[in-house]
Amino acid sequence: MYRKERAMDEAGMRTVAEVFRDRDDFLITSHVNPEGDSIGSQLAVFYMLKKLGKNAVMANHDPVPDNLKFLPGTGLITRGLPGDLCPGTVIVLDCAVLERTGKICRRPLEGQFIVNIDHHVSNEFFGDVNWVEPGASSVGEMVFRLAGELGVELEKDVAEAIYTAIVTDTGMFNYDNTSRETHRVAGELIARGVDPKAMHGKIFEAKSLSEIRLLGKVLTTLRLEAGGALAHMSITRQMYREEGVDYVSTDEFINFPRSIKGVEVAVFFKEMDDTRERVNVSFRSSGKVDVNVLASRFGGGGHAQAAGCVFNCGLEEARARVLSEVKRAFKE
Ligand SMILES: [Mn+2]
Repeated sequence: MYRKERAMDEAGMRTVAEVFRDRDDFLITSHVNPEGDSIGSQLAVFYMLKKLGKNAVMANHDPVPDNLKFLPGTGLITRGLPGDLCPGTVIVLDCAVLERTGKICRRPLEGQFIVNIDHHVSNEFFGDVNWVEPGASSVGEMVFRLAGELGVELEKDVAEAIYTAIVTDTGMFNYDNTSRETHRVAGELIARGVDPKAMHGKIFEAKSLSEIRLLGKVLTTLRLEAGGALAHMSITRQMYREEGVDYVSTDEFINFPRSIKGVEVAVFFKEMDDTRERVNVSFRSSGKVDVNVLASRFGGGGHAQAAGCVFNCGLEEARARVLSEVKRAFKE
């Protein structure tokens, strides 16, 4: 029995290719707290537009994480919009809703043309052009095909950017979004010079001592509920202060509660270092509970097995609201 091929939106891809050919000035952006898929696909799209002879700039709300700075071109990504810039076309990558870009697209300029390229099932089709493939492992996997459509040859540097996007969004080819197409694209990237072992070292084995110590603190908060089907843990501002760090990536922390035998839903609460109270919540599911539905009840979204939302309240309140909703979902 063959596993079903994943659905692709070839018409959406061709429309995006037309926009790339027809227009001249582009801004490429992605979501707040960028990670491998957002940065990797941003670099790849930038590279393609440059090859087509276009003007393009890259800007995000938050800085490039330290572990991705080895990717060539990340130095060109600005934090916030560069001054007086007003490109006619904005390419938004890996964002289910426009607000995910933070202040970059808080107020889209009059007449600005928005190209929405994404793989979240909760995508709201906010663009003038929308290319959305919920079956894709990553936006990186999608833009690899776009390069083919545009006839742009990918050199090793950009192949590494796309590989980074895929390997991070699939949890090293472990998640349910990993398809035959994902591995086909990864194979094509290896053919272009990508060294998987070297990439793994740079992306996943370049942690700081504070990051590991922070993980230790977070794991002491890990609790099991609902007969062992629900695991949750939290990070507080106090923990960051104790380690003397402003920001380190905690994206992988949720893999620990997720990996406990019997856990159906894992939840990670992150108290954000803001002046006002804000809590970021990440959900992971083993498949029985759709966490995209859960997160959307709190104004968030994502994928069926990985989603998130934000609360503008204290940690205790956010935890109480989320945990009761998860327990209710178990009963449904
Ligand atoms: Mn993604």
